[in-house]
Order: sequence, then structure tokens, then C-alpha cells
Amino acid sequence: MDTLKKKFYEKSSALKVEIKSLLKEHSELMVDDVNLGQIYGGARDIKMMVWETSELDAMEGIRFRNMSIPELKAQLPKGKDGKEPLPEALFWLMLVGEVPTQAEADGLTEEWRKRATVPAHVFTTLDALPANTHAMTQFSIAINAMQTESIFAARYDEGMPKDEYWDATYEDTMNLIARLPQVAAYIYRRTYAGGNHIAPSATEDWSGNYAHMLGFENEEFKALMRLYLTIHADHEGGNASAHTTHLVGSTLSDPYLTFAAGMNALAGPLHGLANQEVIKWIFDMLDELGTTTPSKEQIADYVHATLAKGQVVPGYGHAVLRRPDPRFMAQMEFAKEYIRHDDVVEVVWKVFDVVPGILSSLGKVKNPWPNVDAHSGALLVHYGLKEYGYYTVLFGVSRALGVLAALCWSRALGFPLERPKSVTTEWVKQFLAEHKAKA
Ligand code: NMX
Ligand code: MLT
Repeated sequence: MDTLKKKFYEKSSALKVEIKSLLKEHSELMVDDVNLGQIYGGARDIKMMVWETSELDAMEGIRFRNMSIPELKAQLPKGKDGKEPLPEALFWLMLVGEVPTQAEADGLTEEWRKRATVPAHVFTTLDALPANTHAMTQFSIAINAMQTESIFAARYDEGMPKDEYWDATYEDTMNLIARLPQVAAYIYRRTYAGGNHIAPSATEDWSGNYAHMLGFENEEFKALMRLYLTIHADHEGGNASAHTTHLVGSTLSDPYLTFAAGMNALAGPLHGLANQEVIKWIFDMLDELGTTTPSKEQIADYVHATLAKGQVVPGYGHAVLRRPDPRFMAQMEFAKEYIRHDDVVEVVWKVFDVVPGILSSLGKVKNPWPNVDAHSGALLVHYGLKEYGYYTVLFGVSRALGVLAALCWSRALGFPLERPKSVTTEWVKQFLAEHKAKA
């Protein structure tokens, strides 16, 4: 058994015993109340699942195993740029709760390289799709097509006992993560580079190899990919892609089908697709204004016009966060460090100066600040990855790390089928009538 798997087995077995004993004593203890607004309002804030890999604080933002993004940047093993953390190291941290050594992180790069062979029929399946199929649709189809390789599905079919679910899930997780960069790069090259594909590198880390297969050899872009694939990886369990993965995974769907479901959630414009919407919105604004250096007044007018059309300002607002997203700030810092001047980056920063005030003035937007998607596109455009219809795939490759590490935990801890209660408005009216009668 490899070191990571052994560590995961030991830690998850110990936690399983601990959870059993704490539930034996405290399972009836109330941890939350639910009001009617929450039932109709997208279940905001309701504590209803366990997610071990990360936790979100409305003010401080995300913590991965209790480590903030600046702490990850300082403490995780780095790629060859020497500055940005390796997503491999973050996966290790999320899976076993320990910062790996450089040798352990590099060993994981090597392990994923060994597992990276994508079955040929996945490419044939992609090639059968019309070239204008959205990149996220292609991504979801390709992940489903890879399901033929699922060890979990094969072993379940052979009668695998429950206490081995974690093992088969771990194996699928490792293979799937190892294969995603080539699948994702293939989608980019068939859609935007005339099907001129690039073979994987035998020396690059997971992010560097992905950048290489996309067709980008610039070392700064590879550094950006390490940061990008780290910061998008996980955002606790309640976000739509994570929760979908958790729900579908709870049916014992194998990791391929489960992850594909999560990616279909990520493809929505209120969630991960917002990264393409942001840059589209900026390009449309620049086109309409006929300048790449709009003034703050011009941007404010454009924001008002967007709102007047009944549309949202993409990249702003959040269901949980109530401050600027630290993932936005991390990308802003990257831009300040690496990019001397770029018109689109400058526009993103001017939008940051203008939008919060306007959204606050509406009186209904709970969080007027930028989220992760408000910045990512401008950095990609800077390095030449301008095809924004592809951006959510990058988010998805990263999100695999968090949601699949969490799926390993759910299987190891033996979490049951998720099945919350729904009510009808008729039930609500009846409840209110009874409530009134009692008052
Ligand atoms: N622009 C305009 N209106 C907004 C925005 C925005 N960026 N954000 C929230 N609102 C509106 C929202 O539509 C709602 O209006 P109404 O009552 O008329 O339906 C009102 O403000 C209250 O919404 P909130 O409670 O503040 O936000 P909620 O938790 O419902 O939604 C988002 C959160 C993220 C869906 C919402 O802020 C939004 O639509 N933002 C733009 C899309 C976006 O950037 N999504 C990416 C999120 C991050 N990610 O990657 O997943
Ligand atoms: C995410 O990264 O999943 C988004 O910020 C959405 C969320 O947390 O709800």
C-alpha cells in the first residue's frame, strides 16, 4: 500500500471509531434551527453534512484543513517556480490533514504520472461531438466516458464488502485526477487549436503538464496554473459542485459518475461558469465603449445598465462570504507580482473599485464584494488563454481535488445515503395555521 493510502486508511479508521462513539452519546443534540426563509431560500447556513477537507468562514474565507490561502502559499511544497504551491501538496493535505514534505508531494506527482493513461475511447467519444459543444459539456461527457475504468463499479459488481469501499474509491480518485489534465487539454486543443494535440510531458508536475498540453510553455503561466489549481480546489461542502458530488456519491455511484454530476453543477452561471461570464461581460463592455481603458465613470454606467436589464454583475456576490474573497485577493497579488501592466487586469481592478458601492446601494445584495471568478479570466487572457468558453474546465480540474478527497472521506467514514426532507407550500400553510392557533 502506498504511503498516502496507508496514512489515509489509518486516519480515517481512527476518525470512524471516534465519530461512532460521539454519536452514541450525542446524536440527539441540537446543532441548528431552521426557519421558513431558509427552506425557501436555498438552505443557506443550515448545517446538514460533514465535510472534512475544508471549511468556509464568511469573513475570513476558505481554510483547507485549517490553513488559509496565505498559509498554503507559505507552507506547502512548491513547484519549480519556487513560489506557488503544488496542488498535489494540497490534495495530500486535504486527504490526510498533514502538510507533505517536498519529497512526498513530488512522489504524488510521479504516482499521478504513472496513472495518467486515458483510454482511447474517451478521445473517440469527444471527437464525435460537434466542435461547438460547450467545453463543460465535453468535460462532463468525457468523465462519464472514462467510467468504463471504474474500479469501484467493477468491484461493487463482484460483491465488494462495505469496508472496502474506501479502497476502491481511493483508487478511482487517484486515476481520475491523474487523467483529468490530458482530457481537459484535449478538449481545449480540439475546440480551439484545430485538433493539434500535444503529448504529455514526462518531467512536468501535474499543473505544468496541464499547461504544456494546453500549449502554454511560459513558466509564469505554469506558476499561475499551480496557484489557480490550488485555490479553486475546495470551498467546504455546501457549494453546488461539492454538494452535488456529495449527494450523488452517497448513492454509491462510482467516483466517475459522481464527479461528472458535480461538474454539471459547476457549469451553471451562478456557480463556476461565472468565470467565463465575467470576462465576456468585460469584453462586451470594452467593445461597447470602444476602449480598453475605460474610466470608473464609464464602468459605473455599464454596471447600472447591466442591472437595469435585470442581470447580475458576474463575479460579485456570494452565498456565504461577506468580504472580498481571499481567492480574488491571491490572484490580485499574483498579478501585482508578475504583471507590470495589462489593460484587462487594470479593468478588473477598476471594477473592484466601482461595483461594491453600487451593489451595496441596491440594499438587497448581501455581499457586494468580488468572488474568485472576478479575477481569474484577466490573468488567463494576459498569458494568451483568451477562449473564455473554456475557463470553467480549469475550475473543474481543480475542484476534482477537493470533492474527490472528500468523497474518499465519505466512503471511509461510511456516510449513508443523503435524503433530506422536503415540504409543500400546502404543508407550510397548515404549519402556519397551527402555529397561529397555538400563539
Ligand atoms: N449582481 C446583481 N445582483 C446580485 C448580485 C450581483 N452580483 N449578487 C446578488 N444579487 C441579488 C440577487 O440576485 C438577489 O436578488 P433578488 O432578491 O432580486 O432575487 C439579491 O441580490 C439577494 O441575493 P444574495 O442573498 O445576496 O445572494 P445569493 O446568496 O442568493 O446568491 C450568488 C449568491 C453568487 C448566486 C449571487 O451573488 C450572484 O448571482 N452573483 C453573480 C454570479 C457569480 O458571480 N457567481 C459565482 C459565485 C462563485 N462561484 O464560483 O461559484
Ligand atoms: C465555490 O468555490 O464553490 C464558490 O465560491 C461557491 C460557494 O462556495 O458557494
